[in-house]
Amino acid sequence: MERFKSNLLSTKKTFSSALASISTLQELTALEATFLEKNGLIAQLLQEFKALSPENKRSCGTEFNAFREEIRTAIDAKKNALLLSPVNNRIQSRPIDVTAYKSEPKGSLHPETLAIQELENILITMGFQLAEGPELEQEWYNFDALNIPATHPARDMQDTFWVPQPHHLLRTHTSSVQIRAMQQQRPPLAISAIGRVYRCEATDACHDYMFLQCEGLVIDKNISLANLFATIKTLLQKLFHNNTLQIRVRPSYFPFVEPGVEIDLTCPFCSSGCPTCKRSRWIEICGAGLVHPNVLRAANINPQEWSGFAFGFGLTRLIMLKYGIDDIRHLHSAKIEFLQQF
Ligand code: FA5
Repeated sequence: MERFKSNLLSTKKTFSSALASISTLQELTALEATFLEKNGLIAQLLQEFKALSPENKRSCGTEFNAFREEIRTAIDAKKNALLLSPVNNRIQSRPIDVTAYKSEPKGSLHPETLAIQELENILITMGFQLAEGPELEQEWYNFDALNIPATHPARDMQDTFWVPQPHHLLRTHTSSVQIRAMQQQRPPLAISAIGRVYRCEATDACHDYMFLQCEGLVIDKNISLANLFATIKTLLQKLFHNNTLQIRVRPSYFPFVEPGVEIDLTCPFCSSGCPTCKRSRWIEICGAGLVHPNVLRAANINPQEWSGFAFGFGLTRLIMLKYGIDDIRHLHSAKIEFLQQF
């Protein structure tokens, strides 16, 4: 037993001094093999331990087992220290200044997105269901079903981007969604569609070839112009956060409504005339009217039983008004100075 104890002690000393002199992972792997491999120093000690009497085993066993544990733990700790040392060296040679990093510039939502989100919330609280239709549209939905047959002069009112596919175009207005909604849903219904529309037009401060429209369609029994006017007024008052705004109605012509009207809003920015309202105190907002019986028939709805109103406003123009944007072309200019204001 004395021999085992002295071998154990000298192995301990050898291990501590060997470990202290190690400075690379390769050296550590070699040390691990010397001590822990099948025929290593610990295995040799184990053979000697096995030859001891049970009584001697009891007296030396605890110390021997503790040493075996110690070796494992010390080698693992050294391995971690060696792996981390290049990182630590780098940190020491180039200390991190946590104040040196400025926070990333934050993005913001595009004014169109902001307005669409707000308008959708208003429409939903007023009882409208949001509807959608494709921007690459069929001629029938954009024109024919809306009481605008091929020979109708009203087709010239909206310059159309035709696409090479026969009878397909980029929709010129969101009124095409009216027909799709009526095909999908039987009346009574109240739907609204917000989306991009396209017109083959020269651009200026108020006209773009792509802009947003917002369509509204209500079909029910005994719908009147009074329902239309009350709805538009409430919607605009909510959008501009101003309950005193009033509307004015002028007769107009759209083939899909009868009678057709254009609706103006009192200028939200002045009471006696300003550049925005061109000193008239009124701003033109939308086209609207009572749904034409031919449109109801195109969607298989009986005009004797049902009636409805529809409106469509140029949402991009409203966004310009709401945010005081003087040129429609800023909206898609991708100018960071412009976008940063929102
Ligand atoms: C229409 O598009 C009809 N579909 C509206 C409608 C719906 C009438 C339902 C009746 C019933 P209009 O072509 O006038 O109508 O366009 C509606 C609005 O879109 C205009 O009042 C204007 O605000 C906006 N708008 C028209 N052209 C442009 C353009 N090039 N750029 C920006 N906004 C435009």
